[in-house]
Amino acid sequence: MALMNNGVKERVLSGIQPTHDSFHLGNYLGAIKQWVDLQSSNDAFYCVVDLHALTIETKPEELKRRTLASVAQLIALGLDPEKCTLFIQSHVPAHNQLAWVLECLTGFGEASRMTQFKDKSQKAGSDRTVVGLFTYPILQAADILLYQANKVPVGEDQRQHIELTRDLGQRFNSKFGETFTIPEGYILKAGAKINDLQDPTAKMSKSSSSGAGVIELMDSPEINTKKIKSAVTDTGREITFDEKDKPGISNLLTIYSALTGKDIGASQKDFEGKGYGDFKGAVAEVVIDYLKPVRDKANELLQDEAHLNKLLKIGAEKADAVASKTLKDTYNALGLISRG
Ligand code: ATP
Ligand code: LTN
Repeated sequence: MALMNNGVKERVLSGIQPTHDSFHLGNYLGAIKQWVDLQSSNDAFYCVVDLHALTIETKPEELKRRTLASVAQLIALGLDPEKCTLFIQSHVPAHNQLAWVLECLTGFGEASRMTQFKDKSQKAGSDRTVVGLFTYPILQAADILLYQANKVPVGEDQRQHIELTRDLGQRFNSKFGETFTIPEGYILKAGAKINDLQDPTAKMSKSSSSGAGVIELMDSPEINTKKIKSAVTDTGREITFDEKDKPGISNLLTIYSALTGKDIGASQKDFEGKGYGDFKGAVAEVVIDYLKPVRDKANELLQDEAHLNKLLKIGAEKADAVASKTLKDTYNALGLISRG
């Protein structure tokens, strides 16, 4: 149990964007698996950040479908709404309200240094980059600070956003008095970065690759087996973990190890004297066996939207109670007059 000195469970918060119909294996191993592991021993809040997803142009019916699909997959992957608070970001208006306050504390240069913004805006070009993409990390900081989170489980690529959140929280506290808990990133080494099967030096990501190297949780076993069997491998014949010289094999070993729970050493041992073909076949089997019940459960949940909406309403009410209290304290600290 992760208890603080006063015997209270530590607070955990994380979020994920509903930008696709399916999460991929990188999302699961880099982030969601930790969410599941942390939900019992902590007071965990997890949200589907639909407002963040507005930074990417999406059709309304697509956004709706993807938001519900995200919730269904999170539950299918092991989040239990009885153990954690699972909600949709836009159901709790305090996220936008605190974001504005934090925007007024963030330097323009400071926001300009966010590497994810630089990468994404460079790709899109300035005319097609919306201001929301620029302020995206500040809304993320609001998501976290509102819940007084101690720990934020995310993948390695989010480290800089957590640093910004800490800086903003500290800045507010020192200017206006102790208001926010300063969170720590919870970034595990194993699984923190799963790479693309076709380009094992780049992270698995749907927005920046053709998709051939991305394992989607909701895809059929046939498609995923094919993708794993066509994964790029390296020169040589041994199945050994060496990220520099054997990035392809190392990536597959990381996936195998994370899904079987065996460490990398034991995983390597399983394939001593075996060839790349056998190895890829075994990885494919492990992935398919792992994902089958997840896909079935998510599809089953999506058959009953009313039930999902009911769970989300309960989540939103629990989240709103915590968030409104922090927002009230923040407004008071700033000298904003309360409505009375
Ligand atoms: P996209 O696929 O569109 O690039 P994304 O995969 O980065 O998006 P996000 O919603 O930005 O998706 O990320 C959700 C969570 O998954 C984050 O905590 C992120 O760190 C983690 N994550 C994403 N890709 C990977 C990866 N390849 N390896 C490990 N963790 C990842
Ligand atoms: N930016 C994150 C998603 C995200 C998030 C958060 C993560 C939005 N709000 C709060 C942790 C805590 C991403 O791209 N993965």
